[in-house]
Amino acid sequence: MAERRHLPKRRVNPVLDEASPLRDFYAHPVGRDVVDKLLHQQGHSNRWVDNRLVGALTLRTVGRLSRLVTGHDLVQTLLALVNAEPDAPAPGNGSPAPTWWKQAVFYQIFPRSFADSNDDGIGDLGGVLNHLDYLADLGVDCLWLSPIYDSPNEDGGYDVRDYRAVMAEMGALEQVDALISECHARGMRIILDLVVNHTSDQHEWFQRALAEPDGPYGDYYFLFPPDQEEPERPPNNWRSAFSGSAWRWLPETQRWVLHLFAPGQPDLNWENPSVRDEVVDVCNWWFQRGIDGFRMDVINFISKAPGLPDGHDLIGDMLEVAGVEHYFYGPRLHEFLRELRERAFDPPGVLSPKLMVGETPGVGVETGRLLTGADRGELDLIFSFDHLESGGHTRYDDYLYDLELYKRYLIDYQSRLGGNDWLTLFFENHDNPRMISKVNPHPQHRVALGKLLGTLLLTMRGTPFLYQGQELAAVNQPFQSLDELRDVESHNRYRSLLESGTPEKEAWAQVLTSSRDHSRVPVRWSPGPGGGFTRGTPWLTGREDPSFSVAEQTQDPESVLNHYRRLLVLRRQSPALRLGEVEFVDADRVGYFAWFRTADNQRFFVQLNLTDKPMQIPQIDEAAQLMLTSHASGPAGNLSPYEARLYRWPDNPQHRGS
Ligand code: ISL
Ligand code: CA
Repeated sequence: MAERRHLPKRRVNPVLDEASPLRDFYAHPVGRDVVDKLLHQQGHSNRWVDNRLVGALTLRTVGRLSRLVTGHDLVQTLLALVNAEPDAPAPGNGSPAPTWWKQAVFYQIFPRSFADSNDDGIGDLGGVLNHLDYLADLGVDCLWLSPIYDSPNEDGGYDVRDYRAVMAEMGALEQVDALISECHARGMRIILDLVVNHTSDQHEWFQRALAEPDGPYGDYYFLFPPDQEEPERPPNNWRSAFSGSAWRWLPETQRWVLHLFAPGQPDLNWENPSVRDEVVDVCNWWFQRGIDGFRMDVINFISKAPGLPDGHDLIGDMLEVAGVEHYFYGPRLHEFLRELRERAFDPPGVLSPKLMVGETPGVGVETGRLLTGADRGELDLIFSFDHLESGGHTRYDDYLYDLELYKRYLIDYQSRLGGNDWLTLFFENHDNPRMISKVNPHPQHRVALGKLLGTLLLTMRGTPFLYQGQELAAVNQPFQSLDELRDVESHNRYRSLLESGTPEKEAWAQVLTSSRDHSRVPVRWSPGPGGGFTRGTPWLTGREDPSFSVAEQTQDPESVLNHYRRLLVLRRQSPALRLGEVEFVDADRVGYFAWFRTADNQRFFVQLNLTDKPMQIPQIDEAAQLMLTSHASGPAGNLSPYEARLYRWPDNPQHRGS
């Protein structure tokens, strides 16, 4: 185990000011991530920052330039952000410790859409229990369940009314207990979703705050009295991720309340120690029931800059959420995470710590390392999202995603990790459209792409997170109108686009391309109407999708599902695929992605054609055996469109360390 450092007293990073050169800003872990993010968002490469002349520009000059463009000086905002982080990631010696979660494959279940056991049209815990053998046979190691807590369901359960109760539609607490023990009996683990940046406005704490805003619960949230002069104006300019102001007026108490997400999701005030005590209690309550950890919803948003200052307009415009620089990496984030880890997930004297996987929108590689380094005592893993959209695009643009981007992202990411670091691998979750559709929606490529994406995730270095249906090559839905959608984000966005004068057609195009409901339609277990998900009326209807159900794909040896099964078996059997080094080859060749995985005497080679054209490839060493390919037969020298191949060398002690 790496020795845990305590909150750094020393300052590793120099304090930057307006006289500092851009080069120093970029050498700072936070500066590096911010610059990379802003450039990516604009569709620019970060290469020019390395240019000597550009790097020598002082921040004052950069500030003047930014004022020409925006009328505001961005530099003071950015300096405040970087100077709040005194520490830098420590590389760590040797290989990362082989913890279980580095070797596991995770499978995310969105229970509402997984399987319905009582035919009310809503997926439930009984449905998950009924399909545990499917998951164990598939070969995944740990389940992550999206929220199952009691909730009014304004945001798919991410608005929790009671952390210690199960949503009536999901079933009963005893079923969660059964699920935990049935997972463990099958050699699987299970983590739940911890949603503690905010609660539902129906949570008892919020109800008490409403009843007595000046009482103890008033300080659980961000409740602000109106401005004397301008009572109509919210306390700051922050925007909600789901459109509109992040402030809601509460007429009953004459206060504003902060909600970074839906109006019914007021943010918890983590500055209040009682809030942190409550979270510790909730976690421990679930740990006593036997869960193995939590995926932690927007956990990097829990510390807000004191005084909640206005967000910078330019950042707001670029990232579509004004204010985000004041809470995506807030001043007490590290402290809060360390406290939570010590008091709940990894208390002194407990042998097997519980897993902490942070969902951290906006966090990049270096800030991610500062949140997950084995020596830091904070999170174990994060989901960073910078790879989910091509440069210059957001989820709301209708465009084709370039897999070359993910390749470059991974090569860069892996090259920056040391013995203290590890990364997650994923393309899909309940918040994003299906990856196959983003890359190439042509049905002709669906199966090949499904296998290619699976091969990439399951043979790359890192911890893969599969999302339900991905193993079936699920694709986006041809939704026809807003009535078919259930997602609060889609509905709010549509309304707000129309209000701001966007033509209906364009508003619908944005919603259709981005809707989270593409990934929330029910899993197809068998052919026909209802798809084996329910015999009732599903809460969200997906189209019939012949030959892409579990039953059909189980029968077909060449199916995407069976390709995933084979990959999962291989990965489980092969230390090189789980923990081995990764070495990329021909990285500059556009559209071609290839790498070695090596550990001890084992060596694998993966080759991917990221394009829809056949591709000539170098000859492979004769000793290498083709273990797996996505295409039944292709010309020996060529990779077919989107073909993935996996080779293995006979075990040889000489592979060690190469
Ligand atoms: O913030 C976003 C877009 O502006 C998204 O990236 C997304 O809302 C973010 O990743 C947070 O998602 C998580 O928290 C939300 C919930 O709706 C999502 O389902 C959850 O994954 C609020 O709890
Ligand atoms: Ca049900």
